[in-house]
Amino acid sequence: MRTKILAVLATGAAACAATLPAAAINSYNATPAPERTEVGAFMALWDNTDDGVPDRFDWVCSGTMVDRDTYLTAAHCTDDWPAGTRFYVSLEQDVQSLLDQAAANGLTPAQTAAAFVQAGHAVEGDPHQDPAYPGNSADSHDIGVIDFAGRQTDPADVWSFTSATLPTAGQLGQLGSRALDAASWVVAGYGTQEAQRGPGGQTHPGGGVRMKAPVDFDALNKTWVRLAMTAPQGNGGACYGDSGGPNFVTLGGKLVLAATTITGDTPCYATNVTYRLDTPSARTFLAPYVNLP
Ligand SMILES: [Ca+2]
Ligand SMILES: [Ca+2]
Ligand SMILES: [Ca+2]
Repeated sequence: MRTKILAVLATGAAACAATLPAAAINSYNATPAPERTEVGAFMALWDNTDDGVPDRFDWVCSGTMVDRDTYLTAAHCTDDWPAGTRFYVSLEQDVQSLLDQAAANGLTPAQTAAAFVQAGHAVEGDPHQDPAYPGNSADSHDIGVIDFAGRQTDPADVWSFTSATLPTAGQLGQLGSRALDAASWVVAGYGTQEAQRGPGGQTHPGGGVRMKAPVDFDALNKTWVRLAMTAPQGNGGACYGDSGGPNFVTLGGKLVLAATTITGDTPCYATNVTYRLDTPSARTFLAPYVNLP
């Protein structure tokens, strides 16, 4: 099991992104999600070489706007960055093409980040993570936000979107497994495709484009929802870079942001393990940032 952040295999993914058509989520049963305007790419500008000069500006995770100035993601996306890293959200549909254009124009990573902000392709914010992260296997506390409350510009100044609806306290548990299994589920994000075997080993091409795929309810645990992403059953799935992104369930005809993508099987073929948002842990963390239902 590995968390679905992109940085863990950033070099291979970047090399692939230059040569293969961009696509995100897994390749099977997935479709673009331009209508999911509240779902955005988690971007970072960081220094790999400890010389104070940033070496990368890229999308690394996914997340969802839960009000005009708060973007919900995973704690492991905000954790353990080099000193001086800067954090951004982009609600653009195709972030990778914008990055490719900047690279073709010869911009440095820092210039690219500045150009993204200036052109309204990204907004800089402030990361926060649950102080109890990484917790334990029953409750990882793997929840975080990029918040814009202290910034001049927030995403609602730049893009038009309707914030996601969070669940009420204990809502998934009250519904129970039978109702959750009967409901339809969809995962969204900007992550890579499932593993492909090549001469150099496994790669995960694609990513940087907002995509969605159906997933199927498997099990409800204390803080996890386990979702099946098996292709023969018509499911798609999440992979690296989809961490922090939304898993929606349709309840009463309305999309509810039930859980965020955290981890799964290493090649991204079987299971999406997602962090519940109706639990006391998640709600305690989120309460200072967003009015909870
Ligand atoms: Ca550097
Ligand atoms: Ca099922
Ligand atoms: Ca807020």
